[in-house]
Amino acid sequence: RELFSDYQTLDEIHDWLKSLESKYSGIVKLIVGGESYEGRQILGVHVSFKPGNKAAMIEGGIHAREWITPATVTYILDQFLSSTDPAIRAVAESRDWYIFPSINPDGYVYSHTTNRMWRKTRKPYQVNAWTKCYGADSNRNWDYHWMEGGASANPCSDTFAGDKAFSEIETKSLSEFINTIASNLDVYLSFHSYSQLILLPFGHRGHEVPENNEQLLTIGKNARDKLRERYGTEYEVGNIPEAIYVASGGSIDWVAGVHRNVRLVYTFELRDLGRYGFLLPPDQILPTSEETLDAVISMFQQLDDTF
Ligand code: 0X9
Ligand code: ZN
Repeated sequence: RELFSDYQTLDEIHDWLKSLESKYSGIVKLIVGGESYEGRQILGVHVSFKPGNKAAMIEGGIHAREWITPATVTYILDQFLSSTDPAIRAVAESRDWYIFPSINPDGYVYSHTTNRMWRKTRKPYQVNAWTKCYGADSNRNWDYHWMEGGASANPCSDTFAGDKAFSEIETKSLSEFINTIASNLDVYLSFHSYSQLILLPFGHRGHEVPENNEQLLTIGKNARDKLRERYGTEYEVGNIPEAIYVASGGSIDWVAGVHRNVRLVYTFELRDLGRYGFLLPPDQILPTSEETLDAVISMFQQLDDTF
């Protein structure tokens, strides 16, 4: 399978990440950001062109069936390493990158082998004497205003928040990794699909907004305009409850709420608007990735130019 014309399996993504370490030796280092219930690694890379930069983290695949997100995150990583475009080079070399294409590896594998529409992790929960249901929603399980709206206590629900915050080894271990880089962390981007949105924290009930909400809105809207320039794709920008729905325990809410020094925190909901939904055809991988990179580059340029 070709890297950006087909969706990749977890093994293919991991093999590709491993290949970067020798191809870009001295710049790319593999990192294990955490582990999964079934014993897989949450594999990522640390990309560092020079010492002294602030850090930025990018995650994809927290929801298993959102296959366009590992694909787009790998594209962004590939461009940071190989592009000769001066604007991309400037942003790439302005940060220390922590990039994790698939942070729910068990779910991603299950969505390839067994159930294409799988969303959650894969830890079993005993519901009663006869029934088990599998997995928690790893975007409802983070420990910031956990279970304060838009999350379910039923293990059989697709938005099951887990039986406590960080009940899932995936979110627990990755959050511990984030704690180790947090003091230097400047930007955190989380990739989902679908709906074509750029979302700002926070998602829980009570309409808390970040201290720099206006800055996030301005940067988000300018990035949205950049994204549209390439293929005309229309995105909306807003805080989670207004732009989509109340949803607590998401990764960006924990990062923005617990690590207040992180200046830019966004969730992208990539293509499309529902025609194909999660089953986005592979011929849209490249255009989706290109327009998304345009938005990402714009965000960093704005942050560094005007603030
Ligand atoms: O419900 C979600 O987790 C996201 N939408 S999706 O269709 N990809 O499942 C929205 C995430 C909102 N973000 C936070 N609550 N942090
Ligand atoms: Zn999602």
